[in-house]
Amino acid sequence: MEFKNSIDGRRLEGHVFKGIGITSPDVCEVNCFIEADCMSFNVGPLPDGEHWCELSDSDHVIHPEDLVYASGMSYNPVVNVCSSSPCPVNSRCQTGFTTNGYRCVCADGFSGHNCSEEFPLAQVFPDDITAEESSDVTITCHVTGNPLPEITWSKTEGSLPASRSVISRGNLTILNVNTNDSGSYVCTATSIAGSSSSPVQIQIYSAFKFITRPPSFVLVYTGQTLNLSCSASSHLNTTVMWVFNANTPLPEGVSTDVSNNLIIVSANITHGGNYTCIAMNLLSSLHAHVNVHVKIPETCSRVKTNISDVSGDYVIDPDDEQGEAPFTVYCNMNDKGGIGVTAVSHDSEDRTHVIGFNPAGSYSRDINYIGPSLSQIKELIAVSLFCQQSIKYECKDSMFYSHSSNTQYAWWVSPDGQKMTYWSEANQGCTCGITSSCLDPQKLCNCNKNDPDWQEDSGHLTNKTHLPVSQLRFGDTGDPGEEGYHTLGKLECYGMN
Ligand SMILES: [Ca+2]
Ligand SMILES: [Ca+2]
Ligand SMILES: [Ca+2]
Repeated sequence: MEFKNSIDGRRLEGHVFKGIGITSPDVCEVNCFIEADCMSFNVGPLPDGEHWCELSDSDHVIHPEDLVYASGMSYNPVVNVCSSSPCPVNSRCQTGFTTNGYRCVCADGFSGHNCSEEFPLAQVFPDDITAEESSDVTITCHVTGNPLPEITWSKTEGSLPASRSVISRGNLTILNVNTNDSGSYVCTATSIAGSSSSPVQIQIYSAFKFITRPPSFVLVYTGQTLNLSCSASSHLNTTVMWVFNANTPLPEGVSTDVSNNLIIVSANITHGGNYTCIAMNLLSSLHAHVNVHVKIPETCSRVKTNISDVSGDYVIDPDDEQGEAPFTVYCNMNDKGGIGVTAVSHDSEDRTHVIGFNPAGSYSRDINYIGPSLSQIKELIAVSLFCQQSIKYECKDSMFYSHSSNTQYAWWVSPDGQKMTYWSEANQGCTCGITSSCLDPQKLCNCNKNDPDWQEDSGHLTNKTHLPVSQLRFGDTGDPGEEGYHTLGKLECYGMN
């Protein structure tokens, strides 16, 4: 460092960065020499014989206007090599130092001979990643610096999954992640100017999947209770909800419980449709669709197995949604071993007196079934495994058939109008004829003995193609002492084809 000649009676003001008391004026020059930024100094006496030394970081060449008169002071500029701006833009010039008489101090973040080297900076985005197993995760690393830094990736603990890691233009992609890929990853930017890194936390959660889910199709009968469960596994908070036909809220009578089960209590036709269980967590959602088909039970046997074991009136629809309309019948849940018997009543179940009709079939009684139409009854018979109707005729000198005159006095009529002349489940004759226990061994029915005492024939008609009985016909009750009583039971069907 060289000093120009001092200028007495002057002072450079406005650029003093340090002031010190000194014993001798020469010491100020030493202080300026020590301070890297010192470009000039002012020195002058203090009243006590000491001297005051002011160091400035500029000089009168740069700021001539700041050189002012100051009695007793002297101004001492350094030979200012920096005034010719020998340093690069990104730097500050300091006089002294080196054989050139100046040095360049690069601005923060820059380095190199020309201060053109920029310190590398790495910044990952985002710096906290949450993903689900089996997905692909990409982390972006932004870097700056001159020359452009090279980017490397590493894992803080363990190593990158080599076969599943792809690094492209500095971005790291990990394919098909699993929970072992969780951890801290570091992006490092390196150049001749240095290196810096930026960490990122990756948390991989196990795949979001249903633990329980409803089947895609459920058949439920009216009056039945349905409970469909739906739950999903996740380490994250999971929300489960149900929607009906893509809408919420759920129809009346349908609800969910605390365990997210969908509950339909006493299903009715309006509850039928598409339900969707939606499970959601922070990362994704799952959908499970179930078509709930609500159906009216075909028979009382169906009611018994699926809905209720309490006897009473129920609506049934033997041929399902098609064909005949549903109808109400009485279900007997105790008869026939509790199989669920569909009973169809009619207007002729009472014991009915027959008297005064002598010619064959001259007594005629139409059977009118209560509730269902004949077509509906036929559908019931078609889907039932068994159907029967009990029939009894109490006779006093009143025959079904006269062997002597070859006359059929009594019969019943099938739905298609056929004349039926049997009174047993064997499709022929009477029950006593089947068991060989008739009063007259030569005859197949007790009544055919034409006995003046009261006798009877009874049995169950079971041939489904002949049921239900549509008409009763009797005769031989016109002569003195001749009469009879008929009793016809309900049509009863049970079991399912
Ligand atoms: Ca129907
Ligand atoms: Ca008779
Ligand atoms: Ca007679």
